[in-house]
Amino acid sequence: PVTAPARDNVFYISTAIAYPNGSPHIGHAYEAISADVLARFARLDGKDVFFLTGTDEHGQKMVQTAQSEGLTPSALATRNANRFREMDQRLNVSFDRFIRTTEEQHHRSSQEIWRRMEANGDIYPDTYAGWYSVRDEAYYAEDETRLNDDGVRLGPQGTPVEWVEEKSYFFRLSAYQDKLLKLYEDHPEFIGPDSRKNEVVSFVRGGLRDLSISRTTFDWGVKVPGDEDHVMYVWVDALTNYITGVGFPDESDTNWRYWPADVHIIGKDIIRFHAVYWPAFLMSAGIALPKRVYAHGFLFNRGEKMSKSVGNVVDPFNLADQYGVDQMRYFFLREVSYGQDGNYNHEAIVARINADLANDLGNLAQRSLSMIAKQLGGVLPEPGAFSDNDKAILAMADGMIAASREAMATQQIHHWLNAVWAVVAEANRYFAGEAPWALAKTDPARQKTVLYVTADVVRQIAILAQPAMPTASGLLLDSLGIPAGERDFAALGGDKRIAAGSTLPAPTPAFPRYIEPAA
Ligand code: ME8
Repeated sequence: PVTAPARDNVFYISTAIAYPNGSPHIGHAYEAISADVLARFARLDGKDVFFLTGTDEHGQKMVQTAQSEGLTPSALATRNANRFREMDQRLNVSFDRFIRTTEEQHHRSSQEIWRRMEANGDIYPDTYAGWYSVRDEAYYAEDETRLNDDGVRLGPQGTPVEWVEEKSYFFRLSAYQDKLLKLYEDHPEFIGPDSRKNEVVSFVRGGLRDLSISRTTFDWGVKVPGDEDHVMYVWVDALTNYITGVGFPDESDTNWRYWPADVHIIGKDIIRFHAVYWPAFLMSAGIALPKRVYAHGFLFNRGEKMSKSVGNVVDPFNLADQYGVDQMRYFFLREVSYGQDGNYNHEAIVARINADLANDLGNLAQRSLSMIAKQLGGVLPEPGAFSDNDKAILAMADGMIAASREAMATQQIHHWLNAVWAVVAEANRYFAGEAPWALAKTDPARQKTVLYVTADVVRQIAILAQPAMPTASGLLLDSLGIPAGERDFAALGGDKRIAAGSTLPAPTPAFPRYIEPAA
């Protein structure tokens, strides 16, 4: 037998690292949940997974917010970084490392990548004079800005820009235009979804100007090696977190085997940093490039952008308390086509919980399992010969894993859940059509076969639903008596079926209905 090289089995996924200038909001929660589902899926599929998340603690935005709150940037960062980590824990986000860019290792890592870019001749001193958005931590060309009705100059994302003039080091980004265009052409999978790729390609085709990569008007950041008057532009150190997270600059760190990342999960507003600046920095430093950058869309509350002034900023902790963690995770993943913008509101969340989860999956599981408990003494029955209907529903369940893998290989999370819930719907039709409750008297052997088939279909659904709903799927697998070692994707596809003859525990409902609290 041929043993694949170890590298083939590793999977490295990251989220963006959030600015801890405030508490996490639902957009942060969404990104964490969606990356988590991809990480959990890969783990259950037998991969050696590394999942990185964390906080981006330097930059002018942190300095300004800290000033306005009467805190040091460091105190502000620590308070909110803790809040982000707590959110991940509350939402069952299974990160392997939570990185903070103020860590000592990260300063060394950023200085090392800087030295390598400098050694490659790509860094030179000059003076920057141009527009800067503190909210975006981004430099913009004049033609990317506009004046609003109040005479305020705004950047392309609608945030105010200010004029900055200071001594600065520059990165020779202009030298990378052709190399980047070649990258996008040779690796069409480098940027997803396609709409974002087109946006990046046309930006790069339009010409790249050298990038200012240091600041001298404040000192909250990573010191530039050999010139302590400068701190690095926050995006230089922020992007570097992805290599620090797996051991850089210590390339003998055992986690360094995870590099290059399989996918960086980010929001659509920061695609330019990840698909233009980051690969250029890495090429310059002679470090392998990530395989893919995938930009998800933005979430809107009843179609409106979240903002403190509108007062519609939703706290992810409150959503989890109100609807349940698994329910909230399922809702966002199923409701929003991954890669596109999405909307959420109370009615839509309740509709998903009650229709997809409580009615469709929960009732199917509960009805079949309680029939086994009440009519068959809680013993999973031995099936007879399978009818055509049995074979058809089993074949559909067995086919889920291939469809799921295909969807998840390109982050089509909603397609994966659609494939699973198509089987849930078909299993309900099968169950209703076979009417096993009526078979107890007329054809007990046939009742056993139908309940066995249903149990195996529900088992496969529950195994595949684990990345989205780890806790509820686990409860369902408990009710089916599935041992811990038989819950990964190797148990799918029909080579293995549920063991007949085992005594099942009393079934616990895993998917309760949402009931409106009394007014
Ligand atoms: O951009 N819906 O940090 P950040 C969905 N520190 N996603 C949203 C969102 C929304 N309404 N609002 C924000 C930064 N996001 C940098 C990243 S990475 C080296 C540095 C996403 O706290 C946003 O797109 O502003 C980004 O991916 C993440 O939340 C963190 O945003």
